[in-house]
Amino acid sequence: MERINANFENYIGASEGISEMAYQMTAHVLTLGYAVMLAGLLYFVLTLKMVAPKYRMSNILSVVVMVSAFLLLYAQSNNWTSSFVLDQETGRYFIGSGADFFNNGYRYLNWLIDVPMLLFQILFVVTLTKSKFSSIRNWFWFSGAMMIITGYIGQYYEVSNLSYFFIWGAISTAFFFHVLYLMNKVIKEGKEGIPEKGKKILSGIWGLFLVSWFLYPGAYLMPHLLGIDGPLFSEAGIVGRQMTYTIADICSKVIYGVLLGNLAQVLSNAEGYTHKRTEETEAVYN
Ligand code: RET
Repeated sequence: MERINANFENYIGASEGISEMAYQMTAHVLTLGYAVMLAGLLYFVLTLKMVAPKYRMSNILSVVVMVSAFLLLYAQSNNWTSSFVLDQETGRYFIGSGADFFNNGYRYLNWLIDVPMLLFQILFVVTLTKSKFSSIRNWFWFSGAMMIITGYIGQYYEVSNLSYFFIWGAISTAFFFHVLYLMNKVIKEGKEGIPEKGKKILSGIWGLFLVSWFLYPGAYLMPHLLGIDGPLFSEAGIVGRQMTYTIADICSKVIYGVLLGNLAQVLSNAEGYTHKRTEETEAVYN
């Protein structure tokens, strides 16, 4: 296949094809991705009243994130199953004639909504001691969106033009570092004057944030991670990429939202808000 601006998955699907195991693992992990978002949606709706009203925006933003992720990951999953077609003779999957190519772009558009929401979300739980809310919020918006848009452009060139791929990736990374810098500042300020238990949760959120957000550039680079057109320019890279994205999504959207909810609960309790709690939740939060 000529080197057009298509994701590398299509090149594997147009040449040697994809084995049964790699095809199914990818289909399954994509399905897991959107199933978790629907489960998360229920969780965030059902736990809304467990925190004081002023923290409920955190849950509401998680709900927005879940709905958007569910729909876009569903589309991403359908894109996979409709792009590749089983060849009964060889038992391998090839790009179907007349089918769309597979493209990871659905994810990027999902992030365009979710990244600003996830970044805003923490601002409704922590109290900033030095920085201005509106300034942090605007920079989160700007740098978060620019990080995604530049990466979205770059991902088209992962096979056809590697200079573009790396240049757009580098621009995106500059915005990413700005987001990390801001988040670090927010978490540091957020720790001031809150109960010890709250500080621990915030440290956990920072660790989770660092690990899960770094997985995304890893997945972007996946086909070239072990060398340009190297061993991961293969079906192993295809499965690896979707697994990495799915794990990253579950951590950065769902677990992050759960931890922020726990923090909001600790802060609500410290401020004297009591929600009728069951014995189990008592054990979790005390
Ligand atoms: C891109 C392009 C290559 C360079 C970098 C990237 C970073 C992406 C990140 C995405 C985070 C997404 C989240 C989504 C949750 O819904 C765009 C892959 C640095 C950090 C948290």
